[in-house]
Amino acid sequence: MTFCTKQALAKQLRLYFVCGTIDAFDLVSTVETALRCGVTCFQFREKGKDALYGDEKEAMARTLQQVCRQAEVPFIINDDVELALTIDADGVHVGQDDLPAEWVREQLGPDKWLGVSVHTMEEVRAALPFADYVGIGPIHETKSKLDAGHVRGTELIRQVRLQYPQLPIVGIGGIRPEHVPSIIHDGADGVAVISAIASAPDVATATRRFACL
Ligand code: TZP
Ligand code: MG
Repeated sequence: MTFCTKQALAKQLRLYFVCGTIDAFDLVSTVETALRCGVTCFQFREKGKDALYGDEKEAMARTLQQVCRQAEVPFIINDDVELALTIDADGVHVGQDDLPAEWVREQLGPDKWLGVSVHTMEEVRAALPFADYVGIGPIHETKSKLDAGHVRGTELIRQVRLQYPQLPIVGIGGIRPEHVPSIIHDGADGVAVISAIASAPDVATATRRFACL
């Protein structure tokens, strides 16, 4: 992915699908379907006790990257900078308990995307020199991340949007299609979703519900 403006990046965050092998019955076909039905960005977030590691994780990442390339959708890797550099992913997403954003930016160079999860204005300010976008949540209750912390609604999204009009923001946590209009209204550029797409009985229909909003 070549360098793009903040505005173009913000647009690309509109429907950000986040998924790992634990979240979906068949990860590759789930991602293929979600991309076909309107996902605009994808993050490979491989977590949990049965998570893939080493060569298996890399092979899965390469397969998903290929699927994303065909759909012309950015392919982001959660936490794993080494893997992102090895396979030339489009970017990395880190949380507050992961690698420091400054260090990750140094490793990635200026052209890859760096997303940082933030929970306070202070964390936003700290991320700002290094991050291309911030993830804010959990907006609603979630079962997909046990340590997600307390439900925050959109208060921080509103504050960040007021203070940083240009900063790309994605909301995350328990988001269903009916929540999207108010999250966007409150200042997010898009929504990041795991279970509402990955656990849906019909991934295509679930994705289209988000994509048509
Ligand atoms: N970060 C904050 S909440 C969350 C992450 C990764 C999980 C989102 O998953 P879901 O299933 O869309 O609530
Ligand atoms: Mg993390």
